[in-house]
Amino acid sequence: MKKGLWMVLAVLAALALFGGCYITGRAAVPTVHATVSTPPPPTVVVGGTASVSGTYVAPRPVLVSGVTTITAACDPNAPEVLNGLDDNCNGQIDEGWVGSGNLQITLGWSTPADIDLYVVDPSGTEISYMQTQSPTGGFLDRDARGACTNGEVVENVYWNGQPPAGHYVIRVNYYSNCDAAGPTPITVSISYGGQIVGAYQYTIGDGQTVEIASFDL
Ligand SMILES: [Ca+2]
Ligand SMILES: [Ca+2]
Repeated sequence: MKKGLWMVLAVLAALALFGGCYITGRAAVPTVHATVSTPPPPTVVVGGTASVSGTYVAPRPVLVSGVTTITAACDPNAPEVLNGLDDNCNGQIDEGWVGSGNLQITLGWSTPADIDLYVVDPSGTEISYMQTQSPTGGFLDRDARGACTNGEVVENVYWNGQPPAGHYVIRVNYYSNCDAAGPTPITVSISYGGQIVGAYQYTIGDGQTVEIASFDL
């Protein structure tokens, strides 16, 4: 009887021990955090044909004080180079180098400064190196001079498909002079539906943020 009692006590102790472990184990299961659904990046279209649905209506950007329009003519026989401008007059900016599409906004400059492009789309999403994709299909495919570490001096945002109607804002931030650059002339070019809306220039200072242009589609 005594041996049997010890066995019963041993079984009860084991149940308590392993039961406790089991409960402890359940409690230790990592919490599953909700994940944010991120759309896949669009296929980069370099030099593809862009067209808008419906009637093409060129947007009319509102420029802030100090921003001027570039009037230099392009040349259909010129090679397209990576400079933030449509060199060959085909309505696409830096095609073959960066993504083109129905709406393309391209920033270029020529000093070692780290300068960043921000585009706020009608959904309110601010596309930049910090958030390269918008649910509307907008995508930043080129982040230049991040932490002064690469030699690129072009940033580019584009929509492969139809960009949504509504209000767009283009901002530029002079993030760092990278120990070398001073005030830096920048260009911002806009293409819509395969046609250049305009190219604009501004000289931006270290630490400055400028709302270069805004427009409605
Ligand atoms: Ca071009
Ligand atoms: Ca170019």
